[in-house]
Amino acid sequence: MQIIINKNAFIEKFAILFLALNFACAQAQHNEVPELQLSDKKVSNSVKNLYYKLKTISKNGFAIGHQDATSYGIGWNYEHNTAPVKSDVYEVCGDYPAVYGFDIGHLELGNDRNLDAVPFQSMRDLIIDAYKKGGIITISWHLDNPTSGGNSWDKTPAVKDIIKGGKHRDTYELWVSRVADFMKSLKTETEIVPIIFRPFHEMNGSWFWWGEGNCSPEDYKTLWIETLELLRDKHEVHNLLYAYSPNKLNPTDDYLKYYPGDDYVDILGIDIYDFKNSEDYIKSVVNDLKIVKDIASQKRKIYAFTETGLETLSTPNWFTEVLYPAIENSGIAWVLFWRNARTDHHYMPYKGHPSENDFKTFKALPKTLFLQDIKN
Ligand code: BMA
Repeated sequence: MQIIINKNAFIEKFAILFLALNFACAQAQHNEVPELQLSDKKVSNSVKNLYYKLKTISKNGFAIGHQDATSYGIGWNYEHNTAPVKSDVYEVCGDYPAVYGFDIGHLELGNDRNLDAVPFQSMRDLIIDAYKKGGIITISWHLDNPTSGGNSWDKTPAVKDIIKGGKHRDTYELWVSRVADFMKSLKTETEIVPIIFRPFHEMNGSWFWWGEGNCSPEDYKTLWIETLELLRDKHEVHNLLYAYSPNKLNPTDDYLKYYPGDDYVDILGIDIYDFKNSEDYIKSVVNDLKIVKDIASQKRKIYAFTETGLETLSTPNWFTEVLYPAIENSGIAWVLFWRNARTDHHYMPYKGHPSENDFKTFKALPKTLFLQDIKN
């Protein structure tokens, strides 16, 4: 009898162990990408949640993003009209974007406003507000040229001067410390806001001082790695996912030419604009997103369409007939449209613009996800 009891107990224990193992395997499968694969092993829980949220989104469609969505639009500016928070996208289609792009260019200088005159204080408020409402935040950095004092488009070689041993290294470390302070200040009452940080973008183009021809790929990679290490290790910034985003690829371009390595990148992206040539644009989008998808799948990383748009939306039905078919089955987590600065420099419709109806139709399509769609 004793033996039978023991045997039953053994079977019971074995069964429990078996179930526990099964459960653990199921969990592991559910959380496909273990947190260990992120470039920062100490990321906040909010970052981990964002990562899983992006994965889920990419399985259901793609989140719609807008640069400076709530900072200003055509005919309004948040600075002069603080409540309620406005957005041209909301005015046109009745919902806010799911992704909010901001740019911290000139933060490095200690200025109060970014290169497009957005005050950093209102940027901080709008980032926190968007996050609390369920939005996703991505930040780019059009920083000045540390060697010449010119802007991002000043091609004076500078990367060599700011990596370790360079003559402007101290200045650069000061600049990164300002970025760190800003990132760490993005907090709600209970948590730190997770940010997708996308520095030194479009490096395969030659228009930025960190771009093709103005620095070597090796120096670019070193700059990326050292910047990440300063933020992560020296300043203990743990609310960032790092996104690598080259510009549209020319036929012989290697997407990974400037890639600093799997340990330093969390999200793969690409920037492609329609320069009033839909055919060429569609070809590039389909081709390049497939390349990004293949590399991302192999590396088990998320990928996104990190910048796009057609300035002034001069092609009729651009959203539904040009863009949507090109990205519908791409698997991207989000697509970010550039800013609505002026009537001659905008990428989203605004109230009264001829593409309003096309955008409403675009919003109703199955894969386009706005704020209400991704909230939970
Ligand atoms: C560019 C333009 C510029 C702007 C910069 C950073 O593409 O929109 O006017 O200063 O982005 O936002």
